[in-house]
Amino acid sequence: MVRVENLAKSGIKSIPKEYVRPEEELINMGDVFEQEKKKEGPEVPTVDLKEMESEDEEVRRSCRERLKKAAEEWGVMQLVNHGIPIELINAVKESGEAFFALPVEEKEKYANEQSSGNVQGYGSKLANNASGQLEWQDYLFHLIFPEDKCDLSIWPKTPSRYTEVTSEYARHLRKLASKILGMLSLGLGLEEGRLEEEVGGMEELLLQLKINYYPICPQPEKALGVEAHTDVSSLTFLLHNMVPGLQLFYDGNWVTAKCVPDSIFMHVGDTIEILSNGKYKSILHRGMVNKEKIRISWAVFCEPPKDKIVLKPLPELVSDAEPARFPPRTFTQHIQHKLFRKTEEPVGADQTK
Ligand SMILES: O=C(O)CCC(=O)C(=O)O
Ligand SMILES: [Fe+2]
Repeated sequence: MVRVENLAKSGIKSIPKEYVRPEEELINMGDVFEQEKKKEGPEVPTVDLKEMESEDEEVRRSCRERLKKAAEEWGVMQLVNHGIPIELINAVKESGEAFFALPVEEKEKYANEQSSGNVQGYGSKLANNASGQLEWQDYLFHLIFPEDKCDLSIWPKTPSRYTEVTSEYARHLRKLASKILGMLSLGLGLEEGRLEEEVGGMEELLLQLKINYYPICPQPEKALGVEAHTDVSSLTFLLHNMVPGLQLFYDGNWVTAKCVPDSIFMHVGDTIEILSNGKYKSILHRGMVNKEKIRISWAVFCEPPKDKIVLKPLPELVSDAEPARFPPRTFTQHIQHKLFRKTEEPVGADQTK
């Protein structure tokens, strides 16, 4: 298995052809550091969650309105004052950085085996379409919540704090997910607990951590760290090491996200888009790479159980005027459907994963 980290360290001046993206994908591929500094143009909305704790119902309501608007217009936002201790977030980042700082041979001890369906562990993308396209990244992937479903034996032993801080972060994120799902439910005129229940509740909603490691790339204008896709999750929470790279496809253009200290990025995924009958958006996004700095991001996908729940627009949101925009599918069927569309259509025609 080729590790992108090894490729990057080999001193090559041009990247292997599998990593060169087709021409039609190479739009707005300028220098990501320059793009991040740009002052003009649309910007990912920021939602301050401090006001959710207010005694004043009116203050809480206006906070919910902002979250609702961001979910409707963008489907992605920067959460600030989210209540997760900054020291914990820093510890999570330091642990992930320490794991990826290990030599590749050490990380290989945690390698996954995608061919036998073992997706948890250290990995790199396998080509999933005829053109054999690859992404400029290696990753570490494993379940982090609920605790009783986690296989701690495959979590990194180095650094020694990895398990403790990652578990603690998972518990905090799970609570935050409930809060957000509650606010989004109210925003649809539903009971507060509705979306939470629809995606599996405390027992069944799975939090999957993917640490994306993007090595320095000699030809960043030709490669992508993550190809354009929408997340299949209900919600995705994302941290990064303050190196820019995330782009959102908004209003027909690729918008480079600004790095906001101590914030958490949050995506509304396909699952919530479907349940809300398209009221909340799952936005197309991709990850850029660069020549100067290693980029790392920590994505936590909050996923409904694979086959237990049939995802479809909630009946209260469907009417003659607003018919269901999505057919009923389980999470597995939804993923299959996306993969199938991708192999059927020419590369670049459909850029969702
Ligand atoms: O690295 C990023 O900023 C984006 C990663 C991403 O979109 C994903 O892992 O689904
Ligand atoms: Fe994503």
